[in-house]
Amino acid sequence: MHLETNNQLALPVGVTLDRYIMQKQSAFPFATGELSQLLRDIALAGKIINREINRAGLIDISGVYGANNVQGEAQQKLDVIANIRFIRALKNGGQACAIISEEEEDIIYTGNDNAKYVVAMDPLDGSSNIDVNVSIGTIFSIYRRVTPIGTKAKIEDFLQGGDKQVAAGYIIYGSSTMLVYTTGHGVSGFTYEPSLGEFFLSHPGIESPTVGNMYSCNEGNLLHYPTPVKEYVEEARRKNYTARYIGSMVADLHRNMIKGGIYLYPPLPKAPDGKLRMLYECYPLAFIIEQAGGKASDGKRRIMDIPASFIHQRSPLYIGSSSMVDELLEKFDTSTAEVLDTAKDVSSLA
Ligand code: AHM
Ligand code: MG
Repeated sequence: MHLETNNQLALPVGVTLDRYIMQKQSAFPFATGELSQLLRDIALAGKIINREINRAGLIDISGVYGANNVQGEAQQKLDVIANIRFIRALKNGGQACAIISEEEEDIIYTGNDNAKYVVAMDPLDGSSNIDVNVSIGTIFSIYRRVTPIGTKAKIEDFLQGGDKQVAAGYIIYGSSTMLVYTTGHGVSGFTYEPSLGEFFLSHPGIESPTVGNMYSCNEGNLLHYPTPVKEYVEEARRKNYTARYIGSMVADLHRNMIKGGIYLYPPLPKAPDGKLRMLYECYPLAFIIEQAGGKASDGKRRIMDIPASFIHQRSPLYIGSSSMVDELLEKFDTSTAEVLDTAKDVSSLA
């Protein structure tokens, strides 16, 4: 196709992430710009990681690094690299006083004790997909610290609960790289233009369709699912829903946000509390999906309402289009009712 005839290329490239963040900040008269700067630092780290991912096959940096992370899972080299890059960007940026990361056991202090914010992050989620060139993602969640500015951050800065997040987002490294974030006023998505090195607003005001027909879960575990989840999946099959499971939650969620669908990761015998981590996987994605009109639950409680008591806490997660999550929760309600009825029957026999 000739360039002159390609109307797409004639269009203005649009609003950059930096400009968008600046415009949003000026809507808040008392905003100091620190959160805006922090978001820009995260975007910069995302660009650097995007570059590393794109080079991974070329310079043989993919593969297992040899160390295990705090959950005992093999770290991939890119996990380690992403972790280092993010920490460095946040330290240099100066707006975060402390960080927690899926890849590190303890709180990471940035040395910026005068900063207002703490960041919880999964630098590279879906890491088992790195070596096979499948989409992976970064997840982040930002809190305003509750400990006094000028002191060392403490664990309570991170354990405030999902509703206290001031911003959350993800970066998906897919067929294109996108950054999607919320500050509690809807969800905006930006697509990376590698030749210009900029994220451009491509998906303003993302709204997850209320209904969908895609379900994403590891069906290899179906036999071990709790009854309501098993019933839901069996019903989804009967209804001819489409099964789509990438094994990278960011990518599965992103698709569901755009097209409608549900992602399920229930508790399993090998992971009785679920696999996913509350602070840097469940809370931020729950914040985003709710801002997009969807829902996130652990089967009983809204994810954002579940208190966090330690930094690597896990949770079951059911997240996606609101009516699909509601349908699943009905199954949980009915199953609980069945259990209660059985208990009543038993006690009436006593
Ligand atoms: P990770 O943080 O170690 O990458 O684990 C989280 C990932 C999710 O992105 C994905 O949906 C899930 O684990 C896949 O797990 P499984 O292989 O058990 O289906
Ligand atoms: Mg992860």
